[in-house]
Amino acid sequence: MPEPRQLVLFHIPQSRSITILWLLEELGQPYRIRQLDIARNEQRGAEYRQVNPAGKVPAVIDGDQVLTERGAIAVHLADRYAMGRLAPPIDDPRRGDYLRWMFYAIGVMEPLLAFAMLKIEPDAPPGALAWGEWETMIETLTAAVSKSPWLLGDQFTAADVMIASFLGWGMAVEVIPRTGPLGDYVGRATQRPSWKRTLAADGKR
Ligand SMILES: N[C@@H](CCC(=O)N[C@@H](CS)C(=O)NCC(=O)O)C(=O)O
Repeated sequence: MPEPRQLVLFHIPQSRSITILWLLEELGQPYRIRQLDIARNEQRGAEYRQVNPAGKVPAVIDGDQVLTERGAIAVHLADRYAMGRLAPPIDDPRRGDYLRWMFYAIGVMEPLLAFAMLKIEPDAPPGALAWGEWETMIETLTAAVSKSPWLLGDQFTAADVMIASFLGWGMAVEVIPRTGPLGDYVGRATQRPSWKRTLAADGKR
């Protein structure tokens, strides 16, 4: 019998890799955590850089494949292990929206949230910045979560894991208020049993 594929998450507790930890909990697939010690800068060491030369978590080993970058990891895991459940199939008309939100988190929310958290205002005209303006992001997300429980309607998908965890990060660092449609949406997402399991697994060796 062929060996089952091994899923390993390289993780630092209370870091950006929690998004992928949450997705793994939604998948319901067995996985192992390889926790890196940020106090010893293990993520920057030669051994881990063979997995991710960027020296950043998360990284995922899925059998003989090595995946880095949250967007890529999330698309891969949802397609491989939860197609039709956490990812709309390739021909599904919702697929475009799904991919849009997966990459909106990375391409728009990540830089805007980081700048807001660090209180940095890039000295550049708004049109020169790929992620656009903060107010536009908030309006876009508020509209997206106001019309249905989840981004794609009644079905919770990996795009909700991405967007809700990025919003949750913004709320934790107090740059996004916990009130209104965004707060309600994050509240709904974090009511899921998978989120409770994620918090329990975060930090476990
Ligand atoms: N582009 C990466 C960035 C991930 C990232 O920022 N990881 C942080 C976790 S908070 C990290 O590993 N920081 C440790 C370091 O840079 O030394 C992704 O989206 O997966």
